[in-house]
Amino acid sequence: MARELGRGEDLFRTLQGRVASRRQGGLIVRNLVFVLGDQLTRSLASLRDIDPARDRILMAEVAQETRYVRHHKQKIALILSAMRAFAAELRAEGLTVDYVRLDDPDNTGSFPGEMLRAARRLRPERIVVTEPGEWRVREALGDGAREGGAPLEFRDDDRFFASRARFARWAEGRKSFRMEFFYREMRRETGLLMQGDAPVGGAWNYDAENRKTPPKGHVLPPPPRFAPDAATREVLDLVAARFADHFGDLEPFGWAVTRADALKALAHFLARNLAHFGDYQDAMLRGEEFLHHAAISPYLNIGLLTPREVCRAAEQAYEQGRAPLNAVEGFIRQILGWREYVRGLYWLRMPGYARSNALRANRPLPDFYWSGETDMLCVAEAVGQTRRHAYAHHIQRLMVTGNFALLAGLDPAEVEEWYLAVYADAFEWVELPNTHGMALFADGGLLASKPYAASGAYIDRMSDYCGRCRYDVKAKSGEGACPFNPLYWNFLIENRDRLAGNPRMAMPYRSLAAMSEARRAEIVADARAALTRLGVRL
Ligand code: DLZ
Ligand code: SF4
Repeated sequence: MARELGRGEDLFRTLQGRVASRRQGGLIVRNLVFVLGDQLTRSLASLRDIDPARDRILMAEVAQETRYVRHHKQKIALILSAMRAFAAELRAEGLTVDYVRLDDPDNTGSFPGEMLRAARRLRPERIVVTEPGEWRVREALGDGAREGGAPLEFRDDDRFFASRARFARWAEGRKSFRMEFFYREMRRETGLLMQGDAPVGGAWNYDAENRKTPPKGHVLPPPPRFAPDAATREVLDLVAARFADHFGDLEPFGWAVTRADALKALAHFLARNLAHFGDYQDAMLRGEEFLHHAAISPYLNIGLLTPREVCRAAEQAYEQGRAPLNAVEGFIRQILGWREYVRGLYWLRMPGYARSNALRANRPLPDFYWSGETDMLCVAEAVGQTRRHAYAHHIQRLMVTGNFALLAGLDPAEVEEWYLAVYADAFEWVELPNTHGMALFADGGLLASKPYAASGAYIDRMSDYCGRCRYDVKAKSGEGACPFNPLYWNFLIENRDRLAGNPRMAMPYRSLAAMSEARRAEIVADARAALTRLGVRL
């Protein structure tokens, strides 16, 4: 609690509030429950004990949240439309929701501003908030509450399997964190894919089976799309008018904005895609944005689906023989393992986490991250579909745009801002560890045991891009060589002092050492020429 009831000042305000609300003939408001735009879950901790007679719900569309980065237009539309639909569902249940629209003339434009304005209006005994996902928001609400209004009670966000305290207990005394060990504890604790004390099938992880490329003629089901209804159309008009300068195409807009439709998207994935998800989860095909991915991360991250129901549904598909173990285990690991792990790490290390820059990368983000205009086909595909759908799958994010940023030595803060803006599922708690730690190794190895650096050969193996690219993925040097090739070796050269001691980097550093001095000089020259040609300022 930011402030305790019972202190003279608060008590006075509370009594004053009671008198005021009695005078207005209204009932005394017990809890003002502030529900944020990524908390659209009926079973949310702060909504669980709600009393329609005594409690009020506050939801607010605020300029600051829509503008703290230049979010993709579809991301803003998804969140605002889902917020409005959720408020309507709560009202249909008989609950009272004070809903502040973005164009409300009295809107103060910020979370603390709206919280205080509502507290002054309603004089609640207390404000209740499920802890925000982002550190920035947690701080702002705490500060806002100290300014007055009413005492503020934060509740644990138990939509996550591991509370922040649970993760901190696991992390205690460890110098570096590895997802795999945390994930095993989560499997044991939840019983997901467990047979007594042992993992179903005998192994914890089946990733080795999950790196295949689809054979020619492999049929992909069309992704589920949800036609905007009148309420979503209204939001689309608002976004078109107000956020024209933001990244990405607003239409066609096909995201689910209600829990009912998000459940349909989940059912579609379970029926049509899960069985193949494992085999082809790392593959990249031209023009195929979704492959067998569920693309439900935006729904999980704003609360339309819960991690528990999604994992249980996948487990059931395995138990009923509808999907193989490698697919189901891989899918559950993303949610029960990785998603929980990055969230735990984020809260353990914020606010300092964002400030490290272990590889001292400082080159500005080139324009093609925003425009998609580049002759590197892999990057053009990843950015192009990101503009069209506010979505790209994990390997495109990590091994194409992320890998380029790592190899080119781009400034982590600029890269992080890009990821936070362009993806519909991006909230800082998940984006920052994935970008800062996983893609850029900017935390020096806290999250990943080695940098995910790769030359063009990796992208060629996992995709059908290189055959159509203007660059030659096999060429090691010269203007026509795939830029990832000189950039990969140049990355090793630029970071030798920082990385050569890492046992997992021993092999590439041995290869580098076996090269002649002249060859290494050629690599550096080729890399610099490639960066200049691609618009990266050195
Ligand atoms: C991302 C976002 C956007 C674009 N707009 C709003 C909004 O207008 N109102 C709101 O409640 N939430 C919004 N959000 C989500 C918040 O940024 C999110 O709740 C915090 O990042 C979580 O800490
Ligand atoms: Fe990307 Fe290089 Fe392949 Fe072109 S050749 S698609 S730049 S990896």
